[in-house]
Amino acid sequence: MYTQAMDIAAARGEDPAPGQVTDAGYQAEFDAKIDRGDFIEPKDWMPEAYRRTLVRQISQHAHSEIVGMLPEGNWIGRAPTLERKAILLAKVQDEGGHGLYLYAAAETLGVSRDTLVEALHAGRAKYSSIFNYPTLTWADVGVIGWLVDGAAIMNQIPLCRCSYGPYARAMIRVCREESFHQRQGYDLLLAMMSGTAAQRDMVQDAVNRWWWPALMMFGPHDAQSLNSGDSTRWGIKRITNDELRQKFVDATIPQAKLLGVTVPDPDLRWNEARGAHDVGAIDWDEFWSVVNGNGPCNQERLAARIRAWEEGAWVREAAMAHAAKSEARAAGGR
Ligand code: BYC
Repeated sequence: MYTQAMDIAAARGEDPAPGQVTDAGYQAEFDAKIDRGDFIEPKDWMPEAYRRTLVRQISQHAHSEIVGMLPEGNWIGRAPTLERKAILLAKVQDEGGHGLYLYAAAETLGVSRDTLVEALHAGRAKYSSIFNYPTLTWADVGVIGWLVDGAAIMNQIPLCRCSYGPYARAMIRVCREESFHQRQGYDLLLAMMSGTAAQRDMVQDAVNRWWWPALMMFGPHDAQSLNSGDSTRWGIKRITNDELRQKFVDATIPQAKLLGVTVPDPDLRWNEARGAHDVGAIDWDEFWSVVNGNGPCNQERLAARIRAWEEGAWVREAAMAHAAKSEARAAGGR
């Protein structure tokens, strides 16, 4: 099997330590690696539930990157200057690259990219709720960079230390690029806020629409987070959904003040005793409705992905034909 225990003594043909040839022995070795903070690598034995959880999370993450190209891609042709167009083009391309690293990381767990993409297109796979909201104005591009990429960085930095090596390594590069994305968003908003009253209103309107969906990106409250227990035990999740959401709010509110915008939460207050902001109640009905396919743009997003996949069929066929030809030439010594 793909995830066979090649680094375990029995698999190397050495005398196994007592008990190591059983699943319990493999499990003990796996647990010890997790406890030591070592990485689990593709060739290592791993419990099936650990593998399934990683495939679930990494593939959802990959789909989010690819679907996440669509809301901003919508503005590439309408960027107000050549410089902004070049920056946005680079950012959207980066998201495509992140999707590719992540599909590649998922493939190390023995599942093909085609299988994962098929699940997305059939509506069986999840992707981040945030990408099911529309981008109505140019200010939305800035707010996505500032809030959506900002939330993504907050979530992804701890994933650089996650226990599965290929996922952790992919995250290091992704996080570097995301921090450029966040800065471009904030820079764009600073420019708009020093413009006309209409531009400032546009920024405030975009913040009003994206604030709550950005907080929902971190997932349900810890008490409702079904996967957190296992993921924390296995070192996939290092910080809980609520802790990350709190860190995001505390980091973002001073940035909002500097920018000159408010967030649409009448209950937001600095809590001196906790040394953190209190926030109002999140509308979880809206969250689950979007996650379950009924957000404002779910159908449009899936339709766009399916169309792109179908229209790209000839490129995949040409690449496969070229690879087969190169292989045949190499085998023939030419
Ligand atoms: N949207 O038990 P929980 C980006 C699901 S893209 C949809 O807490 P877990 C960017 C969850 O999957 C960044 N579904 O789950 C790209 C679970 O359902 P299943 C995307 C959500 O996994 C372009 C159920 O709710 N980032 O940066 O422990 C442009 C219960 O949740 C959401 C990632 O994917 C949601 N928001 O924790 C700009 C990060 N939240 O799977 C930017 C990697 C929860 O049991 N993922 N659900 O059917 C994670 O860190 C974790 O999977 C989550 C959820 C924190 C999201």
